[in-house]
Amino acid sequence: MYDIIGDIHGHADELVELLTKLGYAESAGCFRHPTRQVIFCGDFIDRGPHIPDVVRVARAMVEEDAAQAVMGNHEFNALAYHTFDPDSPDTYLRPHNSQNRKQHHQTQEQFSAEDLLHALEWFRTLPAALELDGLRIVHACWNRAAINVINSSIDELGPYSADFLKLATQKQHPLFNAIECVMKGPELNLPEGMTVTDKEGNVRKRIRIRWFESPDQHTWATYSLPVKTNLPHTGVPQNAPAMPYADDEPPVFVGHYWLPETSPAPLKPNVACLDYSVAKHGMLCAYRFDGETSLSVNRFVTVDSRDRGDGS
Ligand SMILES: [Mn+2]
Repeated sequence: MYDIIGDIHGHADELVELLTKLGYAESAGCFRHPTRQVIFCGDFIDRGPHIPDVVRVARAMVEEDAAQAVMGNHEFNALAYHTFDPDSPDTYLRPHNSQNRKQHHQTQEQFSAEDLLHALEWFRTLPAALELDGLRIVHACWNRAAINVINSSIDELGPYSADFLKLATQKQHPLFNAIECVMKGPELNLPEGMTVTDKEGNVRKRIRIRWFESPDQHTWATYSLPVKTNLPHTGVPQNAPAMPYADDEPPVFVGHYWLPETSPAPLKPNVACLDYSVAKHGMLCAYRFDGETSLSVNRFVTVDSRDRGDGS
């Protein structure tokens, strides 16, 4: 069966510790388990201290069939950041503005130009979503129609080719919307004049939401993911971009959401997020999946971030 691992963001020491804790051992440059396989939820790069090591470990496992992986928004962003607009060869498809440079800075610092190209080649091979026997994995949001749009665009234009990335970075293009939904998750506009500050200090007018639940019973505070108690305790608009995930669907695992809690738990019986903010003094988190249809709080396995509590 499968051990599903959340966002790593360059924290290679924690990754090796977690793999060891899960019973994987390195042989011939690849971590393996005699009977199990890892599934990575994406976001290997940016932020942490050992990004090339994370890519090397994860890539070897995927190429040796010891793991599978989906693409995270950071891998997608890196591909667009390093690809020129096919119609304007001096312009990158993801602008090199200060916010984007800052997000990608550690990756650029730590890779040689040649090794970064090699890493980008691997990112192009990562699927947007995985559907296996009795479970689903995606970086942010399970939406069948959006996944189909991405997969058919890959068939038509080539995997993350310049033509693919051009459409995927064109605001309001169906491929742009599909990538936003699957890799970044649907977001809800805050009421006029209200903002939140994210973990990177960016002021945002939109919040990430519990897309897998209907907005009916939610307030701004509780519909936000993670929960933000400083948001209004009043109802959210009923036209919020929800993708309610039915109770009888197979379990789905996501990363992406920077959960702050120190005791991991499913978000609902068939939905779990495995991003517990290892890049922000939190934990690297895995779930040991053995085919159950109702996820258990006892199957999460974590290791603390090595830079936990140092305030940096
Ligand atoms: Mn992430």
